[in-house]
Amino acid sequence: DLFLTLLFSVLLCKEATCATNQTFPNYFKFGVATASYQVEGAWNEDGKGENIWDHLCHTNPDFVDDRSNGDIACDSYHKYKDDVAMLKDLGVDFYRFSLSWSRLIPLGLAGSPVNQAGIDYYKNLIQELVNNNIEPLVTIFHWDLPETLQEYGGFPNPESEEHFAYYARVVFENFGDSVKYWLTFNEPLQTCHEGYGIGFTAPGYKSSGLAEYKCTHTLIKAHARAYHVYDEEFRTQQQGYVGIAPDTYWYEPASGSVSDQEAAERALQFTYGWFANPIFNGNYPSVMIERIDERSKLQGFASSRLPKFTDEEVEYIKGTHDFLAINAYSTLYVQAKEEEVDTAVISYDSDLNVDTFFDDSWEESASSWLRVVPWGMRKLLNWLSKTYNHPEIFITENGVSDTGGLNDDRRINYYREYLSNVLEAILDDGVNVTRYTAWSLMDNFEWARGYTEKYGLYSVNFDDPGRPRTSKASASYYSSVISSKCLVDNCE
Ligand code: PSG
Repeated sequence: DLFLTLLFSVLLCKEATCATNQTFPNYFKFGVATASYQVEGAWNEDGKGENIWDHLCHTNPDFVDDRSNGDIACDSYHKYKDDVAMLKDLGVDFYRFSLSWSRLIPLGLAGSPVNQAGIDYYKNLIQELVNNNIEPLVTIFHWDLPETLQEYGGFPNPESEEHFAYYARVVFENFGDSVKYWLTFNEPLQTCHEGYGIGFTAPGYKSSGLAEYKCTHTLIKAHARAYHVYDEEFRTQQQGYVGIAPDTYWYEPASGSVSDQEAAERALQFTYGWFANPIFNGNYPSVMIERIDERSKLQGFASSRLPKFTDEEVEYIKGTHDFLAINAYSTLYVQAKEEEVDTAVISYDSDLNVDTFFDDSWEESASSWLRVVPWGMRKLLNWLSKTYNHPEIFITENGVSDTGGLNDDRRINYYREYLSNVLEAILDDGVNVTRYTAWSLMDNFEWARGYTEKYGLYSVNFDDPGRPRTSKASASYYSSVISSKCLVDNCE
């Protein structure tokens, strides 16, 4: 009996076809992501230079909840073949990982020596991916700035454009034969606003509505420089694609009132538009320019706290994208605040001037900033498509945290619901999404939260020096979605 039932279900599964409205298009690609500091470890091996996360964790361990650091992390520097074996098991089309700037150029400075051992590490990883038919999608900068560059002021210093251009040239030159998809910056909002505005991420500086605008100004120019370097020196030969991955919440107006609707749109422009508008349309969103100009004036500044792009810069930056990328996890309700120009508290947040909140009914995760709101993904994709003139869209991060365990049903549910909304955006709304990237391949160093929040499809035992990895239930769920390109598992 049991045998017959099994036989029957195997046959049925084989025969079963996926409903059209549950099937991802043939061209659609699935991947997973990690980032260098969060997984590599080997923080001081083979000539790697110190970066701002090494420095912060070593000099101020209390910055991280569990006083941990990325000294060893998942030890991917030594275990990259295990990582690729996991990717192979999952069946992903591509792997998004990032390069450690100070592993490749220990001082980070333009013209300073390149570390051959670092080049070799990434060449080996890329070769292992290619051998296994997995496409590399490479983030050039995912937050681990060389410490030396921070001593020179980091991204708020305009000279960092030059250093980044040098770095980008080194990576295109060395890896561009095999790597065809590039992201210059991961979540520049977090780098500039959290790193230099509110101090939640390295280098952990707090400032009053100035440094973060300077940071962004240089970072956007550095992105454009890297894009032009690729265009002028590599594109003809390498035939690849370059973009940037800003992040945002979906901001839902708390009511139908005009002021709440304007507040929600303003929040999108101050987060995603801050980067995407210069790169797609040539300049900062007009709502940012107007508000910050006016408020700076009222606050007594001689010129706006938001730096200006010259006309030449506008032209240089405009169009420096081959696709649009988005990191998205959650949604916030937005309410307009009463307008007041505070001269005591001058900040990005008061320039934006909105109240945001979660609905109590939205399912929580292990991260205080992340609630499960699948419909927000569909709305966000529609907004991006409309606002940036129907570009090709890559979802470069999406995922959810818990506190651990292999039977991660809530993660399965998150992926099922978010993917279902991605599918509706594609099939029902005509949004051109072509890639989806789950964050993350495995549990890793979750920045200021240390190892307390888990995002992985694979669990890593951080108490074991061998850093063994074990697949979670979500890994088999995701791999079945990938192999069937179907959201409903007929054999469940
Ligand atoms: C992303 C979005 C927010 C906060 C933090 C991130 N948000 O909307 O408030 S960090 C982002 C990052 C990656 C992290 C992952 C999970 O790129 O390195 O590990 O998401 O936090």
